[in-house]
Amino acid sequence: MEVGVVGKPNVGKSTFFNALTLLDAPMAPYPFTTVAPNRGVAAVRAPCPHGEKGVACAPGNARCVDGTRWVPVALVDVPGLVPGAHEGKGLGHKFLDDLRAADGFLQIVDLSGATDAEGRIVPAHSHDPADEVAWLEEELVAWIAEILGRGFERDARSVELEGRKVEEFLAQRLTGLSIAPPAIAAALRAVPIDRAHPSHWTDAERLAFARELLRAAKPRLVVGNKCDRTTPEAAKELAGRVAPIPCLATAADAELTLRRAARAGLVTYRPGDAEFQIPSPDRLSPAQAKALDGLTSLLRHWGGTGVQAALEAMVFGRLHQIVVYPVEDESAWTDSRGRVLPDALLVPAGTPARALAYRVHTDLGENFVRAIDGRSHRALAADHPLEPNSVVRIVARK
Ligand SMILES: Nc1nc2c(ncn2[C@@H]2O[C@H](COP(=O)(O)OP(=O)(O)OP(=O)(O)O)[C@@H](O)[C@H]2O)c(=O)[nH]1
Ligand SMILES: [Mg+2]
Repeated sequence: MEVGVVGKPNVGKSTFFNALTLLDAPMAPYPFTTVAPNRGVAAVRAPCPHGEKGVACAPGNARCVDGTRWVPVALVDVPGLVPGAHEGKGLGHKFLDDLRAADGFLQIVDLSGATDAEGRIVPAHSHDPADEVAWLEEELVAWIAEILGRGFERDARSVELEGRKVEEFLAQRLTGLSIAPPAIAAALRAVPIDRAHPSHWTDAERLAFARELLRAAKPRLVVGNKCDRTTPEAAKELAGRVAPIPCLATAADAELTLRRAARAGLVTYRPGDAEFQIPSPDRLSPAQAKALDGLTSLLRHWGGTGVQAALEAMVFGRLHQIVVYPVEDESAWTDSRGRVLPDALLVPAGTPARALAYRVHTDLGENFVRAIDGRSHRALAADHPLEPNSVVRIVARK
């Protein structure tokens, strides 16, 4: 699973990305600072079940801090997109193609309204961030329609001649975009279109279908960044204007400062919290002390920087992921080497037990016999949908 960080230039995408990954992607107050995608690993929080057992866990992939697991999520930050990107404007095509594998998009906008559509600095509040939400959607739709449309008529005719199903034909064309069959089926249901004769589809029909595909396959969340330069009322107003797409306010710059200060031991800060502590104030320079003072009031005013919350709203709220813990011993919750709860995995809500087995190892999936719930010790059939926070043993034929 991968989350894409998208939006027009100079809104703070790379700052947001750096805050979540603690990487060092270049950031600067002008457009097109990013010219190639940055990829990294962020993390979302989940309560660790180790407390229920009264033993410490031994995390392999997702560290545990004070009973909270930090479960990895891939993040990609791409160059800024401008209107006309699907025709190659700005860094258009390249940017879009780097997003093929993304399962959802966090669209960063400038909540302070101080950058125009190309990301140039303009007076604060002179640009409406709802505009870029509207045109970005058009760019994404046009991009999907373009991929869908390459050689469409010719291929559609052969599908009709061979009597193949339209779903299959579309799935094949869309594999590179990581769009799954259920989303294709949902988009087909949403547009009145001649399923039996895809070769008759007009450009407008393909565009309408691409729009529904975007809606069904690539959930979006609007992130009103630079909230430190505006008011909660502005955030509320934007949320009203971009609905039904959810919208959250963030201060990516503040989050990055806090995470870096925490790494350097200057503050005690847990991402997502609305406060932080300064263990040794005498270690701070006057400038650092002043900057941290400003952050205290920002966090109080906004209830946190919103950055961790935005990622989690995407992963849990929009992409409907849950965290599950595969183990080899359903009583001790250990793997073969005796490590307690070694792995925490993100899977889509409703994932059947056998799909988890495949996720752990193809052999486990192929030789699946049953799963065993680590709490109730009941056997779970292959199609049993896993609950959030499940601890599960997979039993497979040797
Ligand atoms: N005030 C304020 N400025 C921010 C915030 N986040 C980022 N910035 C500033 O916005 C400017 C642009 O940040 P970048 O992260 O480079 O933006 P970008 O969207 O990646 O830009 P491109 O790569 O050019 O598309 C930098 O000067 C950042 O310091 C924020 O929360 N508040
Ligand atoms: Mg950037």
